[in-house]
Amino acid sequence: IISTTGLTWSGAAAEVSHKPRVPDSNKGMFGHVLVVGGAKGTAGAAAMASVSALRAGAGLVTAAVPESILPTVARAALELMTVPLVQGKHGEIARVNADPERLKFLIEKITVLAVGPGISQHPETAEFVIELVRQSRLPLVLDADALNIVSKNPELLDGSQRPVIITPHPGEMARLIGGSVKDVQADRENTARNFATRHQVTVVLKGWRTLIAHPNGAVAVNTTGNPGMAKGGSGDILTGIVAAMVAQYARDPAAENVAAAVTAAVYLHGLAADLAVLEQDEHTLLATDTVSHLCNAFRYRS
Ligand code: NPW
Ligand code: AMP
Ligand code: MG
Repeated sequence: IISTTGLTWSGAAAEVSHKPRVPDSNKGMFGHVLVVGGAKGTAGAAAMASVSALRAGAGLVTAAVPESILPTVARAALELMTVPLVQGKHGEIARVNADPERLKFLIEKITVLAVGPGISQHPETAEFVIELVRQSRLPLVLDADALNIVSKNPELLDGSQRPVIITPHPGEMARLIGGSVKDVQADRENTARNFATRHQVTVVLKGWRTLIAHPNGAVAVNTTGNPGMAKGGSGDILTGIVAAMVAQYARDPAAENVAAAVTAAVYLHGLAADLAVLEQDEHTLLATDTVSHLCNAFRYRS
């Protein structure tokens, strides 16, 4: 599998991660990521996505989560800002959050939206996500349950004049194409490419040797990462890193900027895990250990 974008993985990462910030940098230059995530029982997914967006360099990160889990999410990092969302009976994000005034307040001053980690598949939440996607024009990272919502409403992806990056694992990809995990894994390259070109989105098909399929049909295979990452939380962390890289390096959303930001994010996530596993072990590695090693991944020169 070859990259026809002209980007190599380490090249894309080097281009963005080794570039020093200008001395008079301010946080406004590095974007404001809004993570919409969480439900009762999955506060961790929203927290991990948010903290990794901070660690990956976003200027500001706000987590919008159901009100009952907000204290837990806020405790994950003092640097995080939070917005409480009205929740339904089961601790899920309620439909009412999509009221025009609330939605306007939620997304004003945001650079990139990251939607999905731990949000559940509750129908009320699905209605909220559908409105959020329809009413916003911001670059969008969709993961986890947001992808399950897209599977049932595929038209959501079409015709949006902004970068859309989806980060399915094979189970989520199978739901997106209405097939089985076996179908996806039998031809990962074409599965990812066909979806990317058809819907004009960037597909990050996760797993051993994660693929990135670009809207122009180019596909690249990542060489970092290890089986220690096959543990809850890894994908939630990738979502935060992708959103932060897009917020910093694709402010001009030209296709090549989006490609470089996403490529670097996937590469650095796997590299951080490869460095973390040297201190841990494939059994004991936690997804959050990867976040602790992101600094070494950013500094790494191949
Ligand atoms: P199988 O079993 O092989 O048929 P789901 P989830 C498949 C949140 N989390 N290769 C596999 O299918 C997430 O953000 C919260 C092959 C597997 O059983 C989501 O919102 C956490 N198959 C929500 O939970 C930490 C693969 O997909 C199925 C595959 C549900 O997310 C955990 C599972 O997929 C979690 O991140 C592969 N490489 N990878 C927290 N601390 O708050 C996956 N599959 O049913 O979409 O469930 O991914 O656990
Ligand atoms: P998720 O299933 O959403 O938590 O995402 C899992 C994350 O861990 C993705 O970034 C995968 O690429 C990564 N991952 C899972 N298993 C492996 C593996 N065997 N080798 C490399 N990366 C993996
Ligand atoms: Mg996941």
